[in-house]
Amino acid sequence: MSFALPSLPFAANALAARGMCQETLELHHGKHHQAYVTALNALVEKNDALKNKSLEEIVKYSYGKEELTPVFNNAGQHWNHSVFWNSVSPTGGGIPGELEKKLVSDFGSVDKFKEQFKAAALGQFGSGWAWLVLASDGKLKITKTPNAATPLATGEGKVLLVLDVWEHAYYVDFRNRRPDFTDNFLAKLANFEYAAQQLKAA
Ligand code: MN3
Repeated sequence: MSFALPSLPFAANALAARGMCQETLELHHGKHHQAYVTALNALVEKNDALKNKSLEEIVKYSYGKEELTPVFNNAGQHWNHSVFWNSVSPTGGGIPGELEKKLVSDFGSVDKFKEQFKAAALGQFGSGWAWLVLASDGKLKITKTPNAATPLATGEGKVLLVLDVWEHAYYVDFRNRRPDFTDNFLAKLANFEYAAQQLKAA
């Protein structure tokens, strides 16, 4: 099957007042994410074993297979970015009541959740992702992955929310300041409504 770049769920300038400008989104979505989709389609075209698989199936199938590293990198990045566009919102930052209760129950407080999430985002050396997942024991958990790696493949839990901490995600808006980018995400951009929906559906 051939994969397509998903549309952004908001206008390219919709996050500008909240710390993610139109130039960032045009580059990040239109160039970076598009490049992963284009590369993935070219790789699938050359490999019969991949042709009838869904994106999720390709991510899981290629994970840890050395000869499929380019497939995993591009499929993982396509999947991760598709979640990321849902993880930011023009009305982000507010935490719905049910999710807040669960955060308090599993992390101690919303502030402790934010501290741990920030530590994961800053602790990821080099490129990667910080995640809020629902682990198999029923508790919320924070994790981080390098490069294209993803909880979808590692089995660390069902993904509720993600922050892209590759430099291309923040360099236009925050230059080298990943801590400020992460604080801004948690305060103004994070789509906790989406995370709550994913939690409900789990
Ligand atoms: Mn990215």
